Amino acid sequence: MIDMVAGSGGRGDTCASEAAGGEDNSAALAAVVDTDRYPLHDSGDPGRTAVVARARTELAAEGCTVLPGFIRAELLETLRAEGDALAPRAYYTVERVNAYNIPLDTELPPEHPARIVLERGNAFVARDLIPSDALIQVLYTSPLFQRFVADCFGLAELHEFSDPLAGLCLNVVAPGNSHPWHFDTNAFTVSMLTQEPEGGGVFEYCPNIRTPRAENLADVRAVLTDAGERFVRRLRLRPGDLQLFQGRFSLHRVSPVTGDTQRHTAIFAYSERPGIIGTVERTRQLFGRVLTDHLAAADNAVRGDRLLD
Ligand SMILES: O=C(O)CCC(=O)C(=O)O
Ligand SMILES: [Fe+2]
Repeated sequence: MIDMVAGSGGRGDTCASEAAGGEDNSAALAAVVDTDRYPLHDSGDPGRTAVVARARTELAAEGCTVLPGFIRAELLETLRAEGDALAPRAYYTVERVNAYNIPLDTELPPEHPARIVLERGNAFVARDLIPSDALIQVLYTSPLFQRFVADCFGLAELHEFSDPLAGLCLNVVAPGNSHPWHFDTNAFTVSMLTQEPEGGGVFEYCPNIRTPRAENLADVRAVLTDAGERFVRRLRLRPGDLQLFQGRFSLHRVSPVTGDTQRHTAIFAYSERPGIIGTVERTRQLFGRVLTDHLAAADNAVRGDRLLD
C-alpha cells in the first residue's frame, strides 16, 4: 500500500507460521474462503497448484493477477457491512503528491513527470481499529493464506508487518476523490475490494511501464497528461476478489469515485523481512497518531542496538 513501508524497527516477532500464535486456523479460513475454487488448506491439492501456477504466470507477464470469488458468496454482504461500519473511523487527509512519492520540491527538469502534482484524498482505517474476528483480519493473520500468497508471488517467506497500524488497513475512497497515478514503494501488494462505488473507482494500471533499468519518463508523462491510453489496462474488480499486484514497475491509480457510495478496499501488507514498522513521521501523516511501538522503533533505529538505556 502506498509507501507505508518506511522503516524497520527490529522487533521482528512475526513469522508466517507463528503469526496466529502457531494455531492452525484452517477451519476459520475455510469458513471464509471459497475452498472449492481455492483449496488453500491442502498444499498437495492439484487445484491449489493450478491456481498458484496461473497467478505466477500472470504476475510474470503483467505484474497483476485477480482471483475472482475468493470469499464465499454468502459472506459478501458481511464483508461489505464490516467495512462500512469501520469506514467512519478512517483518518482523512488530502495530500499533494507526485507519481513517484518523492518530495515536490525535488530539483528536476521542467518536463520530468515527477513535477506533475496530483491530489490524493486518502482515508485509512488502521489495523488496531479492525476487530480480530472481522473477515479481513481472519484472512490477514491466517498462516495458510500467507503461505498461499507467498507461493503466488514465488517468495520463500512472508511476514505480517510488526506495525500495529499499517499491517492491515481499510482504504476508503469517498465520492469525488481518487487515488491518483503512482508507483508503489512496496514490491508487492495484496488487496480486496469490500465495497464497490456506484461509479468510477476503477483500478487502472500500465503493466511494466518502467523497468529496473529504465524509467521511461516519456511514457509515464503521457499517462499523467491523459495522452497514454495505449498503456492503460482496466480491471473489473468485484467485492471478494483477491488482487495480487506488483506496483513498483506498473504505474496505477484508482479513478475518481462518483455517485453516493464510498469505495472500500482491504489492504493486506506483508513483507519478505520480519519487523517492518513505519516511521513516526509517515505514520502520523497517514493515521494522525503514533503508538509506542513506532517511537520505540525510531529509538532502536537511532541507537542501532536494543540495549537498555
Ligand atoms: O485501493 C486500491 O485498489 C489500490 C490502492 C493502491 O494502489 C495503494 O494502496 O498503493
Ligand atoms: Fe498503489
